[in-house]
Amino acid sequence: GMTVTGAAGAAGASSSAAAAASFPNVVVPVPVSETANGSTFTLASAATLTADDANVGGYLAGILRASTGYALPLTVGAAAPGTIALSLSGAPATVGAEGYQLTIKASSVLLQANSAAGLFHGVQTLLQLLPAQVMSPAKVTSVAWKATGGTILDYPRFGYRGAMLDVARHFFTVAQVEHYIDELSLYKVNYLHLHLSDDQGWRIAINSWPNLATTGGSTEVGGGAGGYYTQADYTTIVNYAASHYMTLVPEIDTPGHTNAALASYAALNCNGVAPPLYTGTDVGFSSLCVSLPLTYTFLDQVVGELAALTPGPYIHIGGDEASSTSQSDYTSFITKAQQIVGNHGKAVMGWHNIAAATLAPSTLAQFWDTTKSNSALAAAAAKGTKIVMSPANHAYLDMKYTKKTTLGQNWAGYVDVNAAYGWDPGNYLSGVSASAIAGVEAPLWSETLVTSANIDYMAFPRLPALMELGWSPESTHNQTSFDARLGAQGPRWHAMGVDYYKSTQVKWP
Ligand code: TNX
Repeated sequence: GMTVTGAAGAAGASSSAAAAASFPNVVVPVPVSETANGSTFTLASAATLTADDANVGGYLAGILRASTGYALPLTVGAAAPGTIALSLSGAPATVGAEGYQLTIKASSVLLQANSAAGLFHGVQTLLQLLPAQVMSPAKVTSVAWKATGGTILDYPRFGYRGAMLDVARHFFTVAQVEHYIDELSLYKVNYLHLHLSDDQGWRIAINSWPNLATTGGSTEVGGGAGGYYTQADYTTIVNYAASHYMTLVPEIDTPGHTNAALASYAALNCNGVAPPLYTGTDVGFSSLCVSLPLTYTFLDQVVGELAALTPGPYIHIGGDEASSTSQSDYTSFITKAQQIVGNHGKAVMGWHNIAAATLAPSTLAQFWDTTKSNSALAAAAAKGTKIVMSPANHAYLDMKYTKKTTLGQNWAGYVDVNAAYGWDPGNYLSGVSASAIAGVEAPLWSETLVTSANIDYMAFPRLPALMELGWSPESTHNQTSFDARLGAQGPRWHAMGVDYYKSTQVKWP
């Protein structure tokens, strides 16, 4: 961390005064401030847990019990603090809604936050200060469960720290999405964007348009069986995300990327003829029929069902690569789509191309290009549009790391760790001020990804790099320091069974 205070001479340092009192450089995203106190905490078999929030308490207990094998009894809302106490009182106001204060002493750990989300993020930091084997799902007996003592004060730079998973090009089951949520949690992600429809698949059951899922969901890239989420499945994902303090952002990509919908209903096509299902990887060939009234009935009913199932504020309407839609049709469509989403009580999120239309004040634009300037987007930002940054040449987790990477694509270049970390989301787009930036998102497109192991390999180690940019203050930005911190994550992923890319830019321990 940046504010590392040596504890030489610190009064009351309870363990070996000879040990240099500083925090190890291991936490990703790096906290706002870390002040060592010279003590060392050891989690012992008789330790107890107390929590003001049952969900976060249960989460921490689950991870610690599995790896340590200790009983770690959990009391919720206890008067007296346990060895490890998660408290919703006494946190400084400066940590805000998502931050926390973590105080580690020789015989106790006190985590304080103003919300359960803050406690959850603080728990991630605590876990990263314990030995890597703490992440093992099976009991490990050979480890002394020690953590450096001191105080950490921490809160996010940006309110939007997202990850996107493309479940349209290849379908991923509820269990696979939950597994990814588990991994994203470790790096303080707070939005999960699911790309639920594209040319190759429609992945969410819509009661008023049943063929979308049963026909449109019946295949995927490469011709596999595809799949879709029932509305109950979708709710399971929403709730699992919420229990990890992540808000779901569902995307129905329009007006392009719609072949799966057009193949499901002939009546949605301008010529009344349904195209065949598509299992290739081209983009830009499909469009909803912008002049057709039924197109808006369709959109209204799809958005209506999705909005009713989605507690979060955003419905993502896509809007990218609509090269089969004329420019005037495109802006007319986006304008109507914004109205429809607004009618259902939600704000629009869309890929930055939507800035060609006049955007509502609540609309969030997601920048994905490889350029550093975009005049339509800068003009929208000047009028109040907020931007989520996903520049493909830095933030796309589906880009190959190097030319030797077998998975992924390279249309935006190769993205190794230093490229993923080496940019500032607050000062990137020319003519766009930092105050217009809502945050960062790491998209993972799945044309080439089939398994959870494939997801893991592309997301790790780059996802943590993007989330450090989203969470940590700009003043902490330092490639060398980051690469060392990132290296410390390797043994943790190993303990969890995550097959990650061992980038040569990182010093793995
Ligand atoms: C571009 S970037 C797309 C996606 C592809 C991706 C592959 C954007 C908004 N659209 O349709 O899956 O490239 O990297």
